[in-house]
Amino acid sequence: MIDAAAIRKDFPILEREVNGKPLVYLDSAATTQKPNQVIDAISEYYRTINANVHRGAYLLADEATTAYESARAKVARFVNAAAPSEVVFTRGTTGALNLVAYGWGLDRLEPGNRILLTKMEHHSNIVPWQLVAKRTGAELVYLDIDEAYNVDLSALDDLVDDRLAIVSVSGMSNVTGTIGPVRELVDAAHSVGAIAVVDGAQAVPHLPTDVQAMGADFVAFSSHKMLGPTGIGVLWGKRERLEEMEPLEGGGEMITDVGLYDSKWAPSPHKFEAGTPPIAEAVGFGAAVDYLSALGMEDVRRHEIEIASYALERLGDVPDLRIFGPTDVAKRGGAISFELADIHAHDLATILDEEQGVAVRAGHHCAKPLMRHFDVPATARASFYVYNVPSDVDALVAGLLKARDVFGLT
Ligand code: C6P
Repeated sequence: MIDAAAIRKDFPILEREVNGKPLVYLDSAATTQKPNQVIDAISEYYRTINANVHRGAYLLADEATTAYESARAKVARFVNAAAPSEVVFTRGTTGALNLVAYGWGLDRLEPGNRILLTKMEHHSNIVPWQLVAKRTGAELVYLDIDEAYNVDLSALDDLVDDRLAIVSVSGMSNVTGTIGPVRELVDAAHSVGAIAVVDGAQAVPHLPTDVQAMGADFVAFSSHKMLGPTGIGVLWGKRERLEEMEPLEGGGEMITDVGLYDSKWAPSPHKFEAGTPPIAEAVGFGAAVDYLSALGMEDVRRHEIEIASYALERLGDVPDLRIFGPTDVAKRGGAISFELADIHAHDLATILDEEQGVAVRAGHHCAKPLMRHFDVPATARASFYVYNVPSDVDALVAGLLKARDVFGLT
């Protein structure tokens, strides 16, 4: 089992105080904190190696290239990719999903084709498809969310026919914590020759991931939600899919030859990585993956189940609290969205911060269609990771009870 109390020592920021209280960081779904191992790897890279990759004929440049490519190999192993070349470094999940939408979708979608999404998707897994649908004449269709906050698959059979070209689903909702029905949707897509895309922004950091077993064509995720730095993420793609896809950006590093009127692309993943890539960020990402691998993703998941169970139980003691998400921890991750009576989510977050030093997110969480489905403008959201301990939950609950006092709720 993970010893979260011991792990906390690796995260210098957790020693901070905010508003005169020890920081209680409950916003890991937005971005996780970074351990010394990641911070040191980045600083060591800048102190001892810093050079551009894939270009120089000198030692530092070789070392930089090795550091960058070995980070790719670590990430590939972490998600059990068939080869490092299936890992394309992007700016993050958003960049990765846009790359599939434009790089794969724009050339292939036709009027009448359908893109199937769910109503629990993050804007990053909606808006790129809207943009590409507008340009190609394709149509968006959605699976609903049921009473238990799971994706409702009852309409699936009616939506799966030869019009279906792309299915794209979140592996785990950043709002409700719901684990998406990835297997069912991948199989449904493939049954009619459509491709399956998984938004793994929340799933990959929180669940053991085997992209080959998952069976999807593409999986997108971000380093900064799994202990790594911002500015880098991944589009994992099956080799055949990446080979048939056109690059979106042209520039240095992504070609084997350039003539005046035409060029030849480098093989994947380099054809998708035009220009100087985020090298130090890749090194930090590699260190984050090492850290998580040493903890073991099965144990990361076990810890999440434990802390989410405790949180759901303790939040049950707060009168007038409505939780938007599955109660069964086997079906969810550690993001818990809630509202407290009619207190606005932003007011709630401010009180939690000022009174208890508790950092939670408040707002629509970049999931406006889901907010509309719940008929609320916003929710507050607490989310957990490997460094959270039960006393963090206790501070949250104390802050919520305090908010009830402040608003005169009896
Ligand atoms: N969700 C949250 O607070 P980027 O920003 O590209 O790293 O990830 C986008 C993204 C895509 N899909 C899901 C399911 C996500 O949760 C996110 C990021 C953050 O919930 C910021 S809005």
